[in-house]
Amino acid sequence: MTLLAITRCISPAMARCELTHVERSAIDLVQAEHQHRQYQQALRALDCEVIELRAEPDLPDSVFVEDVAVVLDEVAVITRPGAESRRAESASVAQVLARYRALVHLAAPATLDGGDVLRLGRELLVGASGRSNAAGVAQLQAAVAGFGYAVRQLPIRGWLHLKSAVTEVAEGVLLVQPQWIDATAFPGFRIIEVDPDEPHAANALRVGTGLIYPSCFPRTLQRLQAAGIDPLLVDVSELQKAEGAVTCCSLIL
Ligand code: CIR
Repeated sequence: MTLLAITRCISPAMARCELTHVERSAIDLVQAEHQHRQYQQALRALDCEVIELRAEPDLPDSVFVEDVAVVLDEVAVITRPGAESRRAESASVAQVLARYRALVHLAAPATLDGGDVLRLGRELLVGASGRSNAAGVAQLQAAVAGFGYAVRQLPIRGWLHLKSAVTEVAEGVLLVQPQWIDATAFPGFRIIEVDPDEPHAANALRVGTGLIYPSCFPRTLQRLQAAGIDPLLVDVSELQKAEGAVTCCSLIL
């Protein structure tokens, strides 16, 4: 089955992106655009039809479309991002999603970033990060409970979003950064820990039965390969300067 991947071109204002844990360094826009195109190619290679929204000149972080929606089979929840500078990103993504899903919009005082929401079967795990608050979790819960999803909040320390600390890399297999999240929170899952020398290596994007993974984590890659997982590698070094990685640049339907 062909999947759909919603993406957005990199904003020419990306140099003004939000930064929380990373020191600001010069982003090479030409290189970032090249890497983004390679990322879109990887999505196509994994059988996605790629929708590309036009670049938003005044929204520096708008390439990171993951944060403005939580897309499930039954409904799409349009979030209210934790960073005020990012709130205007939602409208254009909602417009596209409305073609494919019923929409529910989170409202103030809720804040929630899609990067904090990890779906594991019928459970949505939400990182209690600086971006997602209790009202955001409660409104998400109200939006999805009727479809049989349970919502569970998880403490996260050390980095921006839950999915910086844990992602699913194959059915029942989680890639975890144990310094940022407690792996005992996932009973029944097989856990692969990132290599200690690669603290940012836990973010991988599952697309159907495939996996997209940054090319800059060779040691953790070996651990994935030893588990029989063979990801498609992409260079996202310029996006990492904006605290982005691979899940954040698409919404997969
Ligand atoms: C931000 O701080 O919001 C952006 N500079 C990075 C967002 C990355 N999003 C994600 O990993 N889900």
